Amino acid sequence: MYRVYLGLGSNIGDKLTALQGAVELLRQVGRVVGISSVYETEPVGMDSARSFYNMAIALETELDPTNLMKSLKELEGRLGRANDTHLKDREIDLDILLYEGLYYEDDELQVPHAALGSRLFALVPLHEIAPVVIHPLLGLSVAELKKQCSEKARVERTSHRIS
Ligand code: PH2
Ligand code: MG
Ligand code: MG
Repeated sequence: MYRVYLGLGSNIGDKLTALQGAVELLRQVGRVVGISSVYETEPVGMDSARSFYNMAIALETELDPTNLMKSLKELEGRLGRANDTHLKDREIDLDILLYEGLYYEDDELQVPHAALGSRLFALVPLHEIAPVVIHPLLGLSVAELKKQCSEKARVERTSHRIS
């Protein structure tokens, strides 16, 4: 059994409904054991004026990184993601941020997420549910990564709750 941390994001359509739908479908992939607040965040590295809702969840699953990624792509499709293009507006984006204690890399997938340390929109929600979890390559906790992060785009906690 693995404990995995996922980053969820949406910046078009009914963003909150997309996040809630994602969490419901993820319950079929594993046991959801942690859910962060929903944050409104400024787009980073993409040319868009549409703010995101971002959040993080902790999931216990038997799936290895490759098979979990396959499931996440399938769920993105079921949740109405129209394109799979990196850095374009999207109805839903489900990313593997971290597998506790595990490093994995192939041509298509890297775990922990390659950009985790430079994205406050991922680190702030992750910090809420996993401050002391260690990045297995960098040897730093999520709290330390967040403190060191030099990317400072706006990340604001909302009062929305996903269950
Ligand atoms: N995802 C990206 C690129 N930029 N910016 C924010 N604020 N939130 C995201 O989820 C996001 C992004 C690539 O997946
Ligand atoms: Mg992403
Ligand atoms: Mg993605």
